[in-house]
Amino acid sequence: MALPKGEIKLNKTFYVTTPIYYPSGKFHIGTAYTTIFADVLKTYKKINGYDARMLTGLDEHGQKIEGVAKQNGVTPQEYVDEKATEAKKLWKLLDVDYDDFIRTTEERHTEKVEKIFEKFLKNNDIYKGEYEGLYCTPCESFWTESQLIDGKCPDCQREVKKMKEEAYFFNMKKYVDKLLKFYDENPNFIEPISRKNEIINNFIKPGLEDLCVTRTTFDWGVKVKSDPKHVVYVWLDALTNYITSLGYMSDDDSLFKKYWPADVQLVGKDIIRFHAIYWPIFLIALDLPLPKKIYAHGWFMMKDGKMSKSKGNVIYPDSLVDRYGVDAVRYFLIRELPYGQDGIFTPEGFVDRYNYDLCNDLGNLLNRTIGMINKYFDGEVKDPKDYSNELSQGLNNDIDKYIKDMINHMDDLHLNFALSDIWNIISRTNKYIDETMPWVLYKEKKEDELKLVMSDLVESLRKIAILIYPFMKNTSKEILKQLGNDKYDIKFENIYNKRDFTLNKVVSKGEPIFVRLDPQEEIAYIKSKM
Ligand code: ME8
Repeated sequence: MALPKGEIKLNKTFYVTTPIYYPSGKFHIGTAYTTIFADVLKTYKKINGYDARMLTGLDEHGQKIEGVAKQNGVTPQEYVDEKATEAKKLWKLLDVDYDDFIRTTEERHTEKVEKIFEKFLKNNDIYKGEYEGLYCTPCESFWTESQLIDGKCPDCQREVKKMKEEAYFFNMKKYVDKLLKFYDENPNFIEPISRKNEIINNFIKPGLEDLCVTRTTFDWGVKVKSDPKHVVYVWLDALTNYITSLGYMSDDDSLFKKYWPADVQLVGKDIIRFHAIYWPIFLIALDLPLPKKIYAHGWFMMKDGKMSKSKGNVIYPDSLVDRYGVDAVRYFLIRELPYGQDGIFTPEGFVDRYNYDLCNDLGNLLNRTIGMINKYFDGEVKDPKDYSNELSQGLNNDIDKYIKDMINHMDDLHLNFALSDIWNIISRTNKYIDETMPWVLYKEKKEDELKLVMSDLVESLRKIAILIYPFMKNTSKEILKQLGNDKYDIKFENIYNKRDFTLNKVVSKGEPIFVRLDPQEEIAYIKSKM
């Protein structure tokens, strides 16, 4: 069966962003999820020949950060400096290969925020007024009475308080028709589609409010150049990071020209409103192209609801990586969260995935294959010459089909399904061993048939290694190494290559890539880390 080669487009760019995180505490698995998701997409595009770029960073201004720094007895700058070091260390631990890490306190950003603000003022997009509203301090959001749920903040369910102050506003109403037209012309701009309906029905149809873009009650932020008692309110400051990091409005804007508009901007469900309404409107006002897609993922929940420190049910990625390795954590997080929906983290679920998917399915396939090739052919993969075998063709046709499914799921951002597709290949290949019974072929001295089975197994594992690379870089390389391909150039197009018997020489029996966990012990361990 011929495979689609549509993904191989050289010199095409791909730009993916994560939200910039508030460094107000330790990063939990939810934050890690988005960052790993972005890295998977970037890596996938990269091995498909794209010039792919990923941005992440920190949202370092605002009242909340000012408050946390105070609690810690340090200046806000000292506090965020330490957090930035911590975040970079975590992304390294999680094997995240970002290209830029923006911090909103950096001059390359603050200077441009000042300029953007003045431009908006000049164009009458921003006007001075007075804000009286219901304010949620932790979320740094003003809400209208009708948006509250049981009188509380609809995002975090905490108390809101009435506040009044002089403030600048962004005239959102001016652009609402253009935004709706853009939604119409670009039906896949907001995904999942249910989020788009939510945005239109809850925020736009009832009448889009102008957005308050400055504050005077705190100091920790970008000052408005023409009116310095005002500090730019967090969302205008934060959202523009996606373009200031590319050098927008600077002397060298080559990155901006090359990578903007972004291909995918990833956000959690709680901040889709800011990214699907205010962000495009800012861009329209700046006369810039809009991102191609805003994708809102769901949340990792715990059995008893939202992760929260006070409930003692937060799980941090580093404690899992330290014990189970980075690939198992990346695998679990991406596999477990369904497209656009919430997922649940349980220690039992984590251990099950490790033992069944990684150890039994993938680990055993590799071990059995390496073991058999060593036993039957002294570690050498031999050319069977004759490929006309029904079982072999059945296997390879199924693999081709699963690869197609995987490509489609990657394009649709269904990364959890893309992993299931790869695991279908793994299960199918394990089944092929049962079907062909190589030990019988060996006993009956059917050498040609045995050669074919072994070469099919190696080929399947080679493809699996390429396919899992964006998700589990170390495991992918380790599989290739054990197959005797340690200098292998991981490119997606190599999936379609013919068998190369000079590459697939199995040198020796390697260490198992995943070792079975004792469920009781490990569940207790994970619980002790929560
Ligand atoms: O909102 N599961 O930052 P933030 C999955 N600074 N994702 C989760 C999650 C969970 N349990 N909990 C939180 C901000 N998140 C702003 C962004 S962008 C210009 C500014 C996600 O640190 C959440 O949905 O509060 C959001 O996408 C991200 O973590 C950062 O949240």
